[in-house]
Amino acid sequence: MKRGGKTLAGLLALATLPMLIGTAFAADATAMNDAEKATAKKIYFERCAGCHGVLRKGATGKNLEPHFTKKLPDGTTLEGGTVKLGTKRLEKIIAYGTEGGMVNFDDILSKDEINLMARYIQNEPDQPPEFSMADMKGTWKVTVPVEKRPTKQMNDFNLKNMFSVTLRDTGEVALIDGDTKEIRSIVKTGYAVHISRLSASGRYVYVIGRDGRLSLIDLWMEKPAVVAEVKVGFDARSVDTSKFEGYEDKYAVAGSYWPPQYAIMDGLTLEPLKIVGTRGMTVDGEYHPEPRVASIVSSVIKPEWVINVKETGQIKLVDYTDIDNLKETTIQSAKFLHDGGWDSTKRYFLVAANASNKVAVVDTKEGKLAALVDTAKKPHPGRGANFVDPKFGPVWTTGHLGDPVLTLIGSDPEKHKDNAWKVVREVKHIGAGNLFVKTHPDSKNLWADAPLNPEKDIATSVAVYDINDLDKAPTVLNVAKDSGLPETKAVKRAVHPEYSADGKEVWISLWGGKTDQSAIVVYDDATLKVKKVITDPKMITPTGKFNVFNTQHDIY
Ligand code: DHE
Repeated sequence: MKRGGKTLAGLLALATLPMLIGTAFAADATAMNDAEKATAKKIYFERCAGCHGVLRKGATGKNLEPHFTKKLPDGTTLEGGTVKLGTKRLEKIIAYGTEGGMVNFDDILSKDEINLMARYIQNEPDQPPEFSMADMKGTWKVTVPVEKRPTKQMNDFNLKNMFSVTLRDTGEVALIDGDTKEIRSIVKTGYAVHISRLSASGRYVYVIGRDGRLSLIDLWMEKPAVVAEVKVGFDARSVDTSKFEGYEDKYAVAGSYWPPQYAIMDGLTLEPLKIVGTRGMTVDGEYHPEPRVASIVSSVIKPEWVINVKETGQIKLVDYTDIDNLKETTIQSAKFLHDGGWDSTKRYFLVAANASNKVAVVDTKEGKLAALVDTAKKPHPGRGANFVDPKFGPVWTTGHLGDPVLTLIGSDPEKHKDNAWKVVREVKHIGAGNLFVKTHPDSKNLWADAPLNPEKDIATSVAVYDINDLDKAPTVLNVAKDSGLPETKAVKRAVHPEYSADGKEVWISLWGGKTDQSAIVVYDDATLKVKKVITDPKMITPTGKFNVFNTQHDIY
């Protein structure tokens, strides 16, 4: 059989040529035995896939397919290759990071592991299996059925000021009482939990692990615990619930990185109801096999979720009023969508297209793209920070992985039309490598971290800006030093400022080594003095913290 002058056998030979070339050369420099491959695969999933993709096509991080990573002995490159990196260069990049935002792994991986990873990524990527509705149903467990759950709050905690804290490397979440600073419960969850989100009622916490395990925690129990669980895929980052009036606590939705899809579940039991694939065309009109689901937010002005598909740059507005006949509005924005948050009116959603150096603004009332704003390198807002700039009016703020600035975008098209969806200010930050910014409606401060900065002093510090005088240099707090904890080999990176419900305290995590006792340092927002260091032998790798009231009401 011939197609376009070539035989099928010829085509097959051509298709397998890169693999054969890969295998031939793997026999020398990059060869791996089965045990090495299994270890490398695990490390890749745990440490690399998030930024570079399972199929290694690149997103926040660069493309890591062999045509890019593999240096051939004769100095040539595989077909389509642009740069030849090779083992030595890759080892350096993995160990020391790059200015483009790649973090250094020399304090996380051993020299042998770094060499292993440098060789692994010169081999062809493995394609993991799919995950069907039957697979998902097979993982679904309700440990406390709805009828056996309390009908009123059975503990005397001030639930509004409870914090759900990710203990990243132990696969747990600590529920910490914001009033007493006591750990009320430590709950086993999925691997390297990513985020916690609240039900509209504020009773349930939804926690998603990187391994796709979604856990539902009931805060009304005497000791809050997991009441239902399900796996939504093999690799996931996002979850939210239905928050529109009449649909409170009815549905949960979780986005998966692998396979690229999102799942809709019953909000109270996590019973799987529907899976929707996100594979398809990018905004450039090219097919992408791995368009991962990045951030998801729930609208309070419509029965809709905003679901951001990373690699394609398509933003889906998903109407959940009829799950069987699901309506999706697809909005073209820019590739590599990542994290984002609402403006203060909760009509506009601003999401970073990080590797495109843009922020996309969606008008959820009109169901349209309001703007694509060019920003400094790799915006990374978390959920951003909303406040009123004395000169430019209401703004939404993002920090950047790749540039030492905070970007303020005008967010009031009604009363400050000229500034709307424009960068009105770039405030100098203490360094690049910022991940999260935060403020509170009752505060005059803007907090920003820089945990991915290669300089230890910067990575362990946060900067506090006066929002009424943004030209003034910020107050820089070295959180690791303020904690009084002993120094360890692993840098204790200061990460993720989070306010208490009353807006008077700011909690910062110290993200240390994977077995080191660490802490959350609580600052008084008015005096910037340490109020409390929350530490405990179980406090290992704390990262994200989610105050119940602020998360429930999208206050940031
Ligand atoms: Fe996150 C939010 C993806 C690495 C801590 N992170 C998000 C969201 C996405 C995402 C898509 C938005 C979820 C939403 O709003 O629905 N994060 C990724 C990655 O792909 C990446 C770059 C690599 C990876 O392998 O996961 C990554 N993230 C990290 C970390 O290394 C952090 C710093 C520590 C950790 O715990 O793993 C981290 N990400 C967070 C936190 C949020 C988050 C704390 C929520 C911020 C908020 O205030 O809402």
